[in-house]
Amino acid sequence: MSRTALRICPLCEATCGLTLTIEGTRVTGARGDRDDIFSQGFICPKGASFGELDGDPDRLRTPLVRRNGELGEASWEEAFDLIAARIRPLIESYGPNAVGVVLGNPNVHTVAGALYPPALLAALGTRSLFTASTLDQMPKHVSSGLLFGDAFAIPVPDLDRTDHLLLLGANPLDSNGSLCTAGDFPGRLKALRKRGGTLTVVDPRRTRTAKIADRHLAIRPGTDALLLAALAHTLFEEKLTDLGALEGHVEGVEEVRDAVRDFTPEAVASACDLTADEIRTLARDLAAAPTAAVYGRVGSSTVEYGTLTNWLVDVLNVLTGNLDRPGGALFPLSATDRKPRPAGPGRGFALGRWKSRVSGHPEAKGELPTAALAEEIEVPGDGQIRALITVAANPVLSAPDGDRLDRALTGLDLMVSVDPYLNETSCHADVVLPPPRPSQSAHFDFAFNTFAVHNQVRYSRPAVPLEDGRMDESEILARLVLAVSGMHGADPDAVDTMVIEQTLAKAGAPKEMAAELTGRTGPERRLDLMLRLGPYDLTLDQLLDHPHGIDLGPLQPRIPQILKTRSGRIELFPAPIAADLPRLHSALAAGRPDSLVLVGRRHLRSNNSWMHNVPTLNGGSNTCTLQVHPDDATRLGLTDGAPARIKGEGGALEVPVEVTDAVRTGVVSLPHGWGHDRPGTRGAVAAARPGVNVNQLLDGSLLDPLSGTSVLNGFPVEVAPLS
Ligand SMILES: Nc1nc2c(c(=O)[nH]1)N[C@H]1C(S)=C(S)[C@@H](COP(=O)(O)OP(=O)(O)OC[C@H]3O[C@@H](n4cnc5c(=O)[nH]c(N)nc54)[C@H](O)[C@@H]3O)O[C@H]1N2
Ligand SMILES: Nc1nc2c(c(=O)[nH]1)N[C@H]1C(S)=C(S)[C@@H](COP(=O)(O)OP(=O)(O)OC[C@H]3O[C@@H](n4cnc5c(=O)[nH]c(N)nc54)[C@H](O)[C@@H]3O)O[C@H]1N2
Ligand code: SF4
Ligand SMILES: [Mo]
Repeated sequence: MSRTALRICPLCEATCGLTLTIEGTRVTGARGDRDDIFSQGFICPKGASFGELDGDPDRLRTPLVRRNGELGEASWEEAFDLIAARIRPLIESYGPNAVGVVLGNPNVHTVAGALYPPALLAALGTRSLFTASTLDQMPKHVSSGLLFGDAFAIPVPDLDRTDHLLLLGANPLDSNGSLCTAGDFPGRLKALRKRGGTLTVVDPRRTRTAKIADRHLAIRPGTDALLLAALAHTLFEEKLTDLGALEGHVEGVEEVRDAVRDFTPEAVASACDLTADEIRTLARDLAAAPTAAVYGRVGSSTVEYGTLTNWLVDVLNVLTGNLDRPGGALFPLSATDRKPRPAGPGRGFALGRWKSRVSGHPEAKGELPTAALAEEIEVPGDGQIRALITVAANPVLSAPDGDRLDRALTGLDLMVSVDPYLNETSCHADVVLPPPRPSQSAHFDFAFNTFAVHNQVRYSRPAVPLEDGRMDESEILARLVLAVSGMHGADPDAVDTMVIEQTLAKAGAPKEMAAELTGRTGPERRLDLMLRLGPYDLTLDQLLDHPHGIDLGPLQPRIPQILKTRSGRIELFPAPIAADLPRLHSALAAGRPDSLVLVGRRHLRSNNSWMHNVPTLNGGSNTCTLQVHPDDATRLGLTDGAPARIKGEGGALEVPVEVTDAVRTGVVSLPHGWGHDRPGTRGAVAAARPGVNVNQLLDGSLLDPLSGTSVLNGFPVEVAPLS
């Protein structure tokens, strides 16, 4: 007998509602939930493969513990006993910073990843925090922190109402969107064009998104900041700026005008490899559109001028009066956000409050660059990392120079990984704690609801009960908090109770409210509390009564209330940005570089490093090939299908060539997340088609200095045929 259950898809940021078919405890099918108030039935191949991914036989079923150098199955008790016994003495001897924490991407897709890492970090008191953000969107956080006083105040394009979308370095037809949560992003872009709107895509590759656009500008990688500065310049020069309702809420406009004075379309054209006319037209169209939104993602972030680019994206939204207006770029208000406080000056955003020990990288949002993790483990001295806890992370593949990190990890005194797979990183752990299958976990989008193009809220309970011997990830992380705090063996509910008490006190709410909370588990009670304290006064019971979700309406203007800068206004020309602009001036002076540069790409059936073990997702067009333009192939003597040697600052790789005019000249493209041929991992399907690790081309020294984000796009490489 089969049954169905609703489950929000945790596999990408689109958060589609799925209907799972379940036989016994096995998920045998997944389709889009047509009644989902947000995704309305949309599904992609990854969501459709939910059952295969959920049932992957290579998923770990029990904790693993290293004994005499070998990982073997263990009980939860043995695993946590070992952690508790070994971590406290390390903290006591070497101090809290000797314990490093790495939080990977899937933490933003799980309830446990949202609710427990703050308690874990507080219990450890460590500053050695590294996350996927410094391989991804940290420039956006820094830019938002500086502009709006809040690193999490991230405006999202109003996809459903905008007349004009300028999209840079994003390929939502394959990624399904990022920092812009939208079920059926492709459908929403098509609807934009159908209602007469304009889509412009800036990307060195002719992506699937570029193919449905009105206009595609194949920019030279790494030069978006120059393009955007020239757009701002043109708006000023042609008197096209109009702050609209933002007037009175912005300071620094004149300073920005001065700052972009040299960035004329003519001056940037050659570096960007666009014409001055194209740039001027773009600026005029942006200003002329009744509403417009500028939106940039990974290709505008993991680049040399990442923070400047992300800053300029919102400068343009401000200068055209599109920030915070319907059809422009707005700030979502999620059901678990805090109730809006009255408008007024805030505490502002501080950057570089401390520095990394070895290279002196400034912290951003409390984090150090993940590219600096290996050196922080390897280089002896006070504060050297001796123990590492990784949760849902695979930095050996996702960060620069995995070979070095791989070696560094073997030198740790203790390593703990919370991961369902024995991947290229977790295979080094002394203890691996595997969360259960996604079908056995509850789901709530604490993170993505705050980036959604429409305010809404949905919750899924586990679709399949836990078997004996399995532990919910929330309990795993709560027990980890207890183990590192010297409270090993205490009831994990104590962690939730403590957080609930602290939250009530902070909100000035009566203590008695704790007794009113419903929910079967600690995390459910915490969700209930956040909903009750939130802006829509909801409860968990209401969510349970609406299994397809509750529509909370279109995005609304939130300025000035959302601003937390010291001035209480948008600070359009913050000092750290001013201090970084000379770098961009030198790029202007350097002109047109002649080296070949590499960019990444994502495939609809991949997700970073961890879905290559599912047969339906690996293979076909999802391959790890080096895409090269035909002209470059001829010039370099490369042949389609033949192997090439590619070399960067950090190393060299051998990879098959794919000749295609989907990449522009001067640019080659290799996807990330591959390189599954390291010993000690467990993933038979992935290992059979391992691909190569693009990040081995990098040595980790190339960073966006303000955010500590690795330059993963637009870095120089050399390519030659392999004889
Ligand atoms: N060259 C290059 N490098 C890149 C990028 C790029 O574009 N180019 N992209 C970067 C970006 S944007 C990101 S976000 C990072 C991602 O980098 P990471 O976060 O380091 O890596 P992921 O591949 O997302 O895998 C994280 C791990 O989480 C595990 N996992 C999956 N589900 C769960 C779960 O429910 N619980 C737990 N505990 N673990 C789980 C998986 O098994 C996997 O081992 O990679 C970055 N690296
Ligand atoms: N199918 C799939 N979906 C995913 C993921 C996945 O791995 N696979 N990963 C998820 C994660 S962690 C994230 S962060 C999001 C990312 O979501 P997106 O940012 O939409 O994804 P990407 O495909 O990396 O798009 C980046 C684009 O930038 C282009 N680019 C590279 N360099 C430059 C440049 O200098 N300038 C410009 N203008 N463009 C440039 C690349 O060619 C690429 O098309 O996707 C998420 N969704
Ligand atoms: S688009 Fe993302 S959320 Fe939707 S089904 Fe695909 S992987 Fe899941
Ligand atoms: Mo990401």
